[in-house]
Amino acid sequence: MSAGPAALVALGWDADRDAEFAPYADRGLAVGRVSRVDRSLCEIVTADGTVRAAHGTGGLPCTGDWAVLTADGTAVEALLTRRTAVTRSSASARSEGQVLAANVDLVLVVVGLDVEPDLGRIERLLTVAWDSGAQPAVVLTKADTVDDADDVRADVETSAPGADVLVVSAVDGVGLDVLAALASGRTVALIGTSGAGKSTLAAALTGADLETGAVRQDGKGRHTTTWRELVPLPGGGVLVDTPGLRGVGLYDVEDGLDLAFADIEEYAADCRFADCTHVAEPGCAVLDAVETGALPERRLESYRKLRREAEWIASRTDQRLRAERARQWKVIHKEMRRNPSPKK
Ligand SMILES: Nc1nc2c(ncn2[C@@H]2O[C@H](COP(=O)(O)OP(=O)(O)OP(=O)(O)O)[C@@H](O)[C@H]2O)c(=O)[nH]1
Ligand SMILES: [Mg+2]
Ligand SMILES: [Zn+2]
Repeated sequence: MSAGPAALVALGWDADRDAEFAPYADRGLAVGRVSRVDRSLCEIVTADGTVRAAHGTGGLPCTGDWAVLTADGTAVEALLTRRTAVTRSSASARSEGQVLAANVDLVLVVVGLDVEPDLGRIERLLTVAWDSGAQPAVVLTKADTVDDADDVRADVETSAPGADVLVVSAVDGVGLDVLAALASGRTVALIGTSGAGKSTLAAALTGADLETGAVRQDGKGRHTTTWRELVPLPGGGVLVDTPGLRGVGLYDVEDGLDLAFADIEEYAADCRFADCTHVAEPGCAVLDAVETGALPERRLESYRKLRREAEWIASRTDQRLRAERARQWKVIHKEMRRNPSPKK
């Protein structure tokens, strides 16, 4: 007798999932959480253990998805609704989003204090984090390598309105209790550049021995985490480690920008013109805030840069959709020429 999906509560299963799954349960199908995705197979943690299954036809599974298995258990029959998704524009020329982690509750933007923090990069990652629909937080790690961690934190806080900024160290354990409490019972994704300390933090939080830069000896550089993995947290919840993101392209992040730059949006509400671009308009409350020092000019520039990039990607996506539509119409017209009065 199967344990049933109720056994998956520690992995994030809840009443709404149960309701959505009911029709599949009636058909005797099993469900589980995708813990890892390879080119053609994915690993799914079910109540009866971990299985490997083909991707199936119900959309490409991603780490964190809830996947319903086919009756024979060899493929994914369907994915339950993705509540949140950490997405970036894919590396390929096709303007599509690549989902890094699905159904995440908390996105931790991990930043190593051993290098000078790049506020623009943190703002970019926070934009992606906010856009996922999950709650973001910034984790400044490797606190053991500096003695001005709290000054850095104060700096970063002005770049992270609405998000907690924590200072931790995996080496001496500083701040790990606070972070563990924040993460407990939730699905937590770690994002950040390579070498930031994500896998080390994941290991410290889960007790699992994940691959980190320190153990890698084959000289292939610092890009150590090559797949995303779902690891249970001791007190319930799961953690998703992601590979270092060299460049995080923004994908359809309008909402993320509004949230990551909520302070600017707030000033903008007082601009004289509703369509103010905050460049040179009279009565611009955003420029006034820069003038008085309330808003760092760097931050306004970062906002403009990310917005331009987001708009460019959106236009590229539209172009692709338009081209796709034009191609479809060509096919339809060809059909019509070949068969001028299609039979009903
Ligand atoms: N001093 C110190 N070093 C740390 C800490 N956390 C991580 N490191 C070191 O930083 C390096 C990179 O850590 P990783 O955890 O592999 O970084 P990552 O973000 O997972 O990197 P990718 O998997 O390449 O994206 C390793 O040499 C770690 O030992 C810390 O809290 N303090
Ligand atoms: Mg790693
Ligand atoms: Zn303005």
